[in-house]
Formats: sequence, C-alpha cells, structure tokens
Amino acid sequence: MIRFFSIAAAAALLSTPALACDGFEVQDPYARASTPMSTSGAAFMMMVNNGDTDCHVTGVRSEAAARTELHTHIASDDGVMRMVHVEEGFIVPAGGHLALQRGAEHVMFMGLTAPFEQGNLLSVTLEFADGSEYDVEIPVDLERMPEMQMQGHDSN
Ligand SMILES: [Cu+2]
Repeated sequence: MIRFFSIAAAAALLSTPALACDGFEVQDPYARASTPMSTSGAAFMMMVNNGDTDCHVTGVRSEAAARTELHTHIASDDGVMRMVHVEEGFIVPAGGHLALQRGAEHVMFMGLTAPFEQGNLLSVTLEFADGSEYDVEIPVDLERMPEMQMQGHDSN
C-alpha cells in the first residue's frame, strides 16, 4: 500500500507544470464594479502560498481592461483613503496568505473593454518576479457584500 501511494504522489508531481512559485494558489476570487456604467472595476481574492519560499507577485494583466494594476489603499494626511498603484508588487509569505479585499489590496481594472455583468468570467494572469505566471478565472459578482471585518463600509 505504501508503495502504491508514493507512486501516485510522484505521478501527481510530474503532471504539475514546473513553477518556482509552485505552492501558490488563488481562492475565492470575485470581481465587481460600482455601477453598470463604471469604466473601472476591481477584483478581490485570497492569495495562498503553500510553498516554502515567498511568492512575489509583480504584475497582473487581463483582456478585460485597457490597464490592469495591483492596487492598495493608503490613508492620506487628512485621513481620506486613496487608491495607489503598488509598483513593487505584493509579497505572499511562505506558508502564509495575502487577502485582497475591499479597502485594502486589490486588482484594479481601468478602461473596461466590456461592462462587468453578473456571472461573467474574467481571465486574469498574475506575474511573478521569477518570470512564472498564474492564470485565474475571476467571476463577476456584483451582489457580494464586503467581508465582516470591514464593518459594512464599502470604500470601493
Ligand atoms: Cu484600485
């Protein structure tokens, strides 16, 4: 029995494409726009790193918009939250995760090629510092409520 399982495990490893950041996965992604007329939108997700090295997400691209960027929110001196492009990218720590959520880190779509409609799937590619990539299909979910810890404030 033990031999059977180890052969199965080896086969599973061989069928996985070689990636430097091979412990990376995206869980529970969704995208939304504020209104049907919006020309921009955002995507949120849990980035999980099951590997033993940090994953450095340096960029993102998609056909869904003219420009797609990694964004976060920062508080300016007067306390107002503003979105900024995070040019250095996101670090997903080894054995850890990074939550992209409303009011914090997110994927930003600017100049939508088509309005976000409920149930649409957006093809998005995440780019890593080592040159590898991760493709994810992100469903548009306009009805999704912000996470509980955001206390109902929708800053997007
Ligand atoms: Cu943004």
